[in-house]
Amino acid sequence: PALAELDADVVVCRRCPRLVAWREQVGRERRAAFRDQEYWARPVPGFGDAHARILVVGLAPAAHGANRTGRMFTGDRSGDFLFAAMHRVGMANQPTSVSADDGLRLTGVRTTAPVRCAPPANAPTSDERRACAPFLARELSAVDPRVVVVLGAFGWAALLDTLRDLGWAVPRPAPRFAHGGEVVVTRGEQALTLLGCFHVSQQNTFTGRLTPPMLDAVLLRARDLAAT
Ligand code: DU
Ligand code: SF4
Repeated sequence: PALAELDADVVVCRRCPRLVAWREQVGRERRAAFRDQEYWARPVPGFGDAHARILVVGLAPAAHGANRTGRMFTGDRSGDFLFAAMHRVGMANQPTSVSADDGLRLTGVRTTAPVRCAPPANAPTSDERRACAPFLARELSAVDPRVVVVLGAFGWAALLDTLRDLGWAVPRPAPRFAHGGEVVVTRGEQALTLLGCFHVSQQNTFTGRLTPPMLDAVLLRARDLAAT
């Protein structure tokens, strides 16, 4: 129920004028290859297991990916790379992710983003990040994961701020993002491990900065940590 309410609030949000304009403009203009498709062109909810022990936090929907399909990480190269890895390690029932009704199911893991609307140049402003943070806070509270895999420095900064807002003891100065970096934060008796991982964008995957074995290793580490 908490997640259903969250998703219902997310998909109608119009808080950020620049992003509302951009997501809708992209949905009108479309990419040639997708000319005949109706774009989602709205904020994108989290996707996957509602009781996931592992939450994967990215950056924001891609203009012609999740902003087109309406499902997080679905319909672009980032998602192809991520869901293929999830399938290799047994977290996804299929290696491909093409549309919201393709039958993909995640087990023990959920994907989300700190900014829910596609931003120009994949670059949300800090005001937009702050505006969207309450949704990430609600998702963290509803899912209550043991481990968060954070894809890239933007998500890392957004997550740390949001965890502070939720009363988690985040060290100051804030721990820096690093691929393979691990940070444990606590809130009373609770502990949550943050795992840094380079983002699955083409900038990293085409250049070999992030390889399939590197991502598999992070996911397997997350699963080990989540099991304890
Ligand atoms: O209606 P539902 O079975 O709760 O699934 C909603 C949505 O989330 C659907 O696209 C499947 C996906 N999902 C999943 O990936 N893993 C789960 O454990 C449960 C649902
Ligand atoms: Fe709303 Fe977040 Fe989209 Fe801004 S980015 S309009 S806060 S859903």
